[in-house]
Amino acid sequence: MRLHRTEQQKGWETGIVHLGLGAFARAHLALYTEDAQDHDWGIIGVSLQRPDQRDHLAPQDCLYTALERRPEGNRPRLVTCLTGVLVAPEDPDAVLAVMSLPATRIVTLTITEKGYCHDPATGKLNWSHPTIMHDLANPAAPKGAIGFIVEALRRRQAAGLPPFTVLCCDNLPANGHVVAGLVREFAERMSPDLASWIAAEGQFPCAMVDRIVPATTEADIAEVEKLTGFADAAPVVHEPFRQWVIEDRFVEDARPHWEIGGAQFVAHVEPFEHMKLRLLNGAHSALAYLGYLGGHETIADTMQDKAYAAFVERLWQTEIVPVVPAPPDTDLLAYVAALKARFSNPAIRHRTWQIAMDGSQKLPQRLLGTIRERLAQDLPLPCLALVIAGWIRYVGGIDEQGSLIDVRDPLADTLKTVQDAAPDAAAAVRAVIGLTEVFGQDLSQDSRFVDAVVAAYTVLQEKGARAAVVG
Ligand code: CS2
Repeated sequence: MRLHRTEQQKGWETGIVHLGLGAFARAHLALYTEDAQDHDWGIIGVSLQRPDQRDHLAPQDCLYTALERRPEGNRPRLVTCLTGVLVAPEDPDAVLAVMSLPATRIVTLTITEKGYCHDPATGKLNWSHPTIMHDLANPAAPKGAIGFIVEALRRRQAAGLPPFTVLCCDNLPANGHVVAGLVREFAERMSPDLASWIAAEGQFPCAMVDRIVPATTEADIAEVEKLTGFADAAPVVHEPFRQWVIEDRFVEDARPHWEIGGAQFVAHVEPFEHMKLRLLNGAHSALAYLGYLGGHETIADTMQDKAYAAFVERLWQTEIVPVVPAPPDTDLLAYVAALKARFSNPAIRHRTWQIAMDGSQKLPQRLLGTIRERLAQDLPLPCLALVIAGWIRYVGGIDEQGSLIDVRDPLADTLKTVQDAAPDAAAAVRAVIGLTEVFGQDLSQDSRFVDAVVAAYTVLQEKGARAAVVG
């Protein structure tokens, strides 16, 4: 049986436009919004690239199942707050039109790190990015999130409406400030008056988001049908844990009561964000590269392997925790213990390959910040160096059995070419670390760091990842 809205489920009005409708937003933002149960705050989702979410969701009235997976069993929940799905490339004007409606008060974003078209080492807009170049030349038919936001804000200013709040839900450090900066840079090129209006009236709160949401599989779809009796073409699966820490700065204070679902509103998100990006995402990436190389398909499988579980424990306890300040009322050791349980949840099959994607965009905020802290204090970093070596080996494109790795990264070609051109392994490592758009001038020239990664890479090459993590 197909999902269909009942009269009662039809009551949602659109208050939020979400750019980058993927599984994460549908298992996080949407569930907090569902819990708030304020029907003025329905969400219209926008896919910036592919039509598949719309194709799956539209025939089922944009209803879908969120399946919570716990070790002891699964729990389905029907999500009703999605009011529609637009596919931006098919009709960019329809997206701009809904972003310009008076009722639209918040634009949320999960477009992944690379969607910001910025330079991850500096946080500045990449003016030579094809999407940015396109959107500057065609402001009324943009392709990228920054182009959509700036043009919609221009229309709102022209119509005498207040701006919407822009709420970034991606794993970037100081994400609100980064997006505000990118929007300002782009708007200044379009019109200085618009840029000043946005600076004066706009709000870009920072937020830390957390929930593990692996890509939905055919097996998940079959299981949801078995559990609910409905043929849902687009369920999402997620772990029980969720967290959302948001700076309470919204235009005219217009926002849903997400605190009903447990969101925390705070004055400063930074300590929460550092903790999460460095302890959760840093360890996730570590397990993804080294686990993949060691032949593990998922994070839970990797954690089952005692050598890896011990490695990640060492990484947390000896290298990351000592240089991460604890947020207010937070016990970092308890946080790490919870991470261990979350990563080990056998019901969540989160592929190492999925997390390994886009490393060039993820490493700076997940691992390089910690590395900088340790170098500043002249502290050793053997585990972190091994993780960076693991990433370099991974993006080299050949696994330990000599098979090709399907490397997905906006810099994939560069990462392979510079390695292939190097005369030996040490030179290959140096060439990759020389990419300042990832490592910054400082790290690419720090011999303590470079030497540690070269040494770790050699061990990795000689012994393989599984033996290397044993130390
Ligand atoms: C993961 C994140 O895919 C990845 O890179 O590390 O999506 C992670 O699962 C979430 O940030 C958890 O909140």
